[in-house]
Amino acid sequence: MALRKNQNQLTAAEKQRFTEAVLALKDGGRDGNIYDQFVSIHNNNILAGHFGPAFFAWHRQFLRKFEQALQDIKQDPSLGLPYWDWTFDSNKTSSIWRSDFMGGNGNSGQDWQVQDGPFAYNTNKWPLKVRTTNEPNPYLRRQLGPDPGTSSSLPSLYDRVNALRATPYDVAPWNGSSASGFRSMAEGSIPPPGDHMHIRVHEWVGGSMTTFTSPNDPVFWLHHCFMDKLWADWQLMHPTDPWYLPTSGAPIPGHNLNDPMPPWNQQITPPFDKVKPADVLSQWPLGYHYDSDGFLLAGETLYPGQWIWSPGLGFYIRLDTDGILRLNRLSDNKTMWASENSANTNVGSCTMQADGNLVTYDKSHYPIWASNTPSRDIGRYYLWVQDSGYVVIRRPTDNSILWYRPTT
Ligand code: CU1
Ligand code: CU1
Repeated sequence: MALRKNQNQLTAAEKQRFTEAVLALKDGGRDGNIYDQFVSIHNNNILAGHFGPAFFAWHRQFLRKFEQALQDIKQDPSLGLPYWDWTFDSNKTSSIWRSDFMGGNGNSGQDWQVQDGPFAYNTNKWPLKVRTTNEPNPYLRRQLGPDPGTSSSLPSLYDRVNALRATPYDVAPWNGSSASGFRSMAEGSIPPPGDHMHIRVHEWVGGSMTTFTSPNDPVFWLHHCFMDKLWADWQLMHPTDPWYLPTSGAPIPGHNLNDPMPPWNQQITPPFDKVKPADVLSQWPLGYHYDSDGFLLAGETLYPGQWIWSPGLGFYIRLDTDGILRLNRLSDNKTMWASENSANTNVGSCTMQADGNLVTYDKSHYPIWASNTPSRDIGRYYLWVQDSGYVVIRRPTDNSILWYRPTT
């Protein structure tokens, strides 16, 4: 299983491992320049993968193929794509843009050419080879947008929560003019019907990210990894809604539940095969999962200072740096519940274990608190903060609740 982590939680070694793997694909592994094949696939399948319900399915498949290419070249099946939560790391100065990772903003006096980091043109390691008239030159460009609170800034936590609450998955006419539903609120289209989050992020990064050859900027993968996580979170929040619509009636081939999605419907070179939206509805069989954010799924971990919000943002649970897990109400910051352990500043993490037991550990992995809820239903439970002000350990298949706090 590949673990996809929040990029702001990566160690220096993990950042380096990721950028090295990306550069290795660009160099050309056993099949030549693998990286640029991905850029071409994106540019050649605009209508199959965008402006319609298959947006999430097509990119889920695209990202998984890329992740597998990274794993192959590094001989490491645990290597996961990092995701960029742009509702949190939303400044030009956020660590994602440092030269040890994605590199920074482009130079305004030099056509917004990126000048630092592993993908700067002057390293000679990152020439853009797949280009269009919108991307005439062989160097990566970025024109990072305004900081939070100003117009055309990155989507906010509220935008994200609004999209996560939207149902159904998609609505007729199943294209860029669908006026409601989760998919179009999250993807965005022309004209934008809602929060159009995905497109705003491309526009905020600017430069190469505003073209259909946008995978030329490796931050593409981190942005789309977060979009994929958004779909995964939406699915978890709406277990009884169809996870994909429609089964028929979409105007573009590839956008119905059982349509083969190009290019994976063509027997070009292996490993491509006929893949349908129905094949990629759940992340689990595809071989990856996400770390904590919004929910704590089986196997996921909260680190000190991290929190999980209720969908309506009224409540959050946080692992505080004193080792105590607290459920707080946002309006008056009142603590509704605190874990029963004594303070421990040597706290390491709090994990939703696969067996349904929620356990806080110190840095030596010695347990300092537990919900004491082990179950035989391995991997089925997750931790969720509800708008009613309860934190629960819940099973999505039948909505059963294993544990909840506060108890009064
Ligand atoms: Cu795309
Ligand atoms: Cu995109």
